Amino acid sequence: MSVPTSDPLRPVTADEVDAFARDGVVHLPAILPTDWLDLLVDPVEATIADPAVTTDMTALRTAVAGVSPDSAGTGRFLSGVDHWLHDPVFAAFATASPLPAIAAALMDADRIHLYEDSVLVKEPGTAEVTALHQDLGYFHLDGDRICTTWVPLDPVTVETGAVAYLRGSHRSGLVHRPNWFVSDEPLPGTAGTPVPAIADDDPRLVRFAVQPGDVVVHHAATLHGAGPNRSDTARRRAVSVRYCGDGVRYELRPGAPTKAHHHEVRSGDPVVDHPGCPLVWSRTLGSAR
Ligand SMILES: O=C(O)CCC(=O)C(=O)O
Repeated sequence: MSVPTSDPLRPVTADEVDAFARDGVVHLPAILPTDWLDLLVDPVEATIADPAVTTDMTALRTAVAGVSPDSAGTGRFLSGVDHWLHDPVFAAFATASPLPAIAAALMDADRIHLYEDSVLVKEPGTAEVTALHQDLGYFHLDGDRICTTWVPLDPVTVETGAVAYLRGSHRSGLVHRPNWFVSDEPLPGTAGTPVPAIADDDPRLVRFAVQPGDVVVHHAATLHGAGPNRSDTARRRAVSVRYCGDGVRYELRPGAPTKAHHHEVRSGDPVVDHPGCPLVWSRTLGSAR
């Protein structure tokens, strides 16, 4: 595999750093070389075709929310996690693309570790919304330098399922209880403050029309969700990669999804280089892979 550059197409600007700190989310237009997206196309397709690594979120909604299958659209919401552990292209993207450097610039981090990646595909005609949630409640982490980079493989608009972010919600100091992602129903056995009800037209919600090559980055404490894909023809394929930086410690959260290495750590332990949460960028070395 020939791996594209680890350098972003352009630097993250001071205004973008300020917007991330103020709003808990920032849209970075035309920053990722699209060679990376070309590389991801086939692995994303293989991933969503494989029920061993992808969850049919449309079916999950029917199961957990007691929603009639008749209310499902013609499309499917397909999502998986931790693809980098099994697939060399996802591993290269998460560890050696420009994303770690972008995360470091926004969080003013000296070190960046990979927490996880995720495929998030809403096919045309997908009825499911992504329920409002906060990533932090799912992550066994505590600290300020934790973020999600959301990378579209298609142009995305409100019509096709743009993500909506509640500006400034990362400054609440709250850890919200995780839900089933396609239903407001909390995950069993989890703790945290209930996710507030936010109307779709709340003026604090911000949505971005994005193009391939753009990246949207949100703070792990920012509340966000996404609409259905109402288009009959346009797909909404995205890959999220989640990172944490210096100062972040493990915080084992009951009921939240665990990874193998979480059994080797205790709450309060600092995040250090580990095959399950590798160091992928440092201020002194740049890309660590
Ligand atoms: O793509 C979506 O529908 C939701 C994305 C999301 O919640 C995330 O990447 O943290």
